[in-house]
Amino acid sequence: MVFNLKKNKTSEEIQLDPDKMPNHVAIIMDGNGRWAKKRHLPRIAGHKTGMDTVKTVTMAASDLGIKVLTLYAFSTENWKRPETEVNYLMSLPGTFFDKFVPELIEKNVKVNVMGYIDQLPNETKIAVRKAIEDTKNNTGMVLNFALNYGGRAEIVTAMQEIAADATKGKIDVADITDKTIDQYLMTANLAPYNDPELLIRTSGEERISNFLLWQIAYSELVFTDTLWPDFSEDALKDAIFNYQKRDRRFGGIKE
Ligand code: V07
Repeated sequence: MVFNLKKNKTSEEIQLDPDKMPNHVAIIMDGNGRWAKKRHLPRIAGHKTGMDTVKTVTMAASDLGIKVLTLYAFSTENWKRPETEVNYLMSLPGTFFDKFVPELIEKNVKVNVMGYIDQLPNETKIAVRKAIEDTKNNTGMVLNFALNYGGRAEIVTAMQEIAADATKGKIDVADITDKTIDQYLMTANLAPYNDPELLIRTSGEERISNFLLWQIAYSELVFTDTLWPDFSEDALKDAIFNYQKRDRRFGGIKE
């Protein structure tokens, strides 16, 4: 086997195995600020272009037959950023709705949002609810935004709810298993695709940063230096190719 060592492979060079596609792909969309800085643009220009990438990658993932695409849009820690940046980020679900939801409906994509939605500004909440409502009858890929989401907070909330239900006698402590915990996490409604087989982080950082914690127990992690606004259909295919190579290697041991 000759490996292609060129940094950017083209579509034609990436031969994906349709029988080994990941069902659930999760992405930490990092590098928007750095992309803008390189161009002497304000950080929000990076977020704006980053949103166009969300659309490109959503369409590509849907075409590849992926069942769930989870995107980390805003973390519970992102409130610490400058107010103007936070305000701009909070306007993006509304822009996204106006610009992209008609095309998502055409593509049969269903929007889901996980996170502490109640804490968002009113206009953001309205845009999020509209995106969910207008795509609720779609039966294709689920585009799952993590918005005001944190992995540890999610686990804390789930534990509180499990303890409350145990106190009420709704569940027996002795019956709590990993399946119980799956059912109380924010990914419960993605079943049977709760857990991503593949987690991608762009922009060269190699950390999880409080994204999905429980759900990535067995995920393949792919880190790429590409900044999120530069991420593309080919970059997604390359990450999946990388995933499939690893999967094959482990399969080979059993053969
Ligand atoms: C955000 C664009 C992508 C790059 C990373 C950060 C900035 C899409 C949404 C969104 C969220 C919920 C929803 C519809 C769209 C979004 C935020 C930031 C806060 F129902 N992109 N995007 N939300 N970015």
